Amino acid sequence: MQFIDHANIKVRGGSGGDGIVSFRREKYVPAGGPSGGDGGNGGKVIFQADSNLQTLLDFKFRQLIFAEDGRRGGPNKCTGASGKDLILKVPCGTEVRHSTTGVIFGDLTVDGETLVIAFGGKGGHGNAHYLSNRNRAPEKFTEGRPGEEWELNLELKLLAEVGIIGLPNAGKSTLISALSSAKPKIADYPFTTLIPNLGVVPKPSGDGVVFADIPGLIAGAALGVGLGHEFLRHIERTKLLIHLVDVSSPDPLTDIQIIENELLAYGNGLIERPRILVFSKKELLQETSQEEILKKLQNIEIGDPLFISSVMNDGLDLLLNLIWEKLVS
Ligand SMILES: Nc1nc2c(ncn2[C@@H]2O[C@H](COP(=O)(O)OP(=O)(O)OP(=O)(O)O)[C@@H](O)[C@H]2O)c(=O)[nH]1
Ligand SMILES: [Mg+2]
Repeated sequence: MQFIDHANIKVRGGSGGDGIVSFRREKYVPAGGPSGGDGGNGGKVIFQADSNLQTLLDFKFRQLIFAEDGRRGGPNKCTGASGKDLILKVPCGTEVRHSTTGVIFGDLTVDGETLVIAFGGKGGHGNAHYLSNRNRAPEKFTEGRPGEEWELNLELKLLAEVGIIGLPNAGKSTLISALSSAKPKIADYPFTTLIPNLGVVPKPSGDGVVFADIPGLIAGAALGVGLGHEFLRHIERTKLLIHLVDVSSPDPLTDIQIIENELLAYGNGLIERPRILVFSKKELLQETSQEEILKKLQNIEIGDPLFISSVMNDGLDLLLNLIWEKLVS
């Protein structure tokens, strides 16, 4: 599946059908009255969130989207059929913005939630509408109105409560696969993960909490280096971040700083997001070396770090308990 998390599209409600001019013709009625019916209304364009979808891929190939037009009115005061509404399914977490002003029209987060984005035009009036005492045979009619038209920017921001961030190779995907039933690709080279992975981690209460593992960040990601900071949008909605650092790295402190700098550069409040500093691959390091790292860390304010090993299943329960604690507080 190709993962597409933004798209630019143009939508238009259907045009209203025209009213028509017609006169009743009946046997033995010398001058039948006006009988032109009204046009039908144009269909609406409606977004609907669907939890079965995970990508905006469909909109890459479908950028001009029109709802059905209303039909013309008919004789005998028949109103034309209304255009059908067009329902566009989008993944949960899709934000809909006006392209030019950036105004948010809606944010579809709950499965089944709908947003009417473009109303159809009203149908025109047929001449029957203009019958009056003064004018018994009006020839007037009006045309249907055009539907609303909008250029839109769709942006998918995944709905995860916990985000896992870190340098490439830190062990993010290994961690999400140890905690949930997600099966992301894991390998000992950087940039293994190219699109975010979601995993549902069961809480002691039985509910599931969605975790997101995003591609690795590197220095300058905010400026577009590596895979860029593109994917940070998918942790914008998280309540808590797990900042994972490879404990066997030659310089874990610099590693931490690189990620902190990228969070700051990205903006959108990510730098203020509560986070837990977690050292991965614990079994690769002796305890004395762990203590040394802790000593060096005293100078940076980042809270008490944890040491874990996803491979050895060491420290994961402790980490989860801390996560559940932080999520309620
Ligand atoms: N020894 C040890 N190796 C680990 C542990 N966790 C992950 N690894 C290894 O570290 C390498 C990178 O793991 P990934 O989970 O792919 O790392 P990532 O952070 O998702 O990397 P990117 O997707 O490239 O950003 C793999 O070879 C893993 O087997 C661990 O607890 N102990
Ligand atoms: Mg990965």
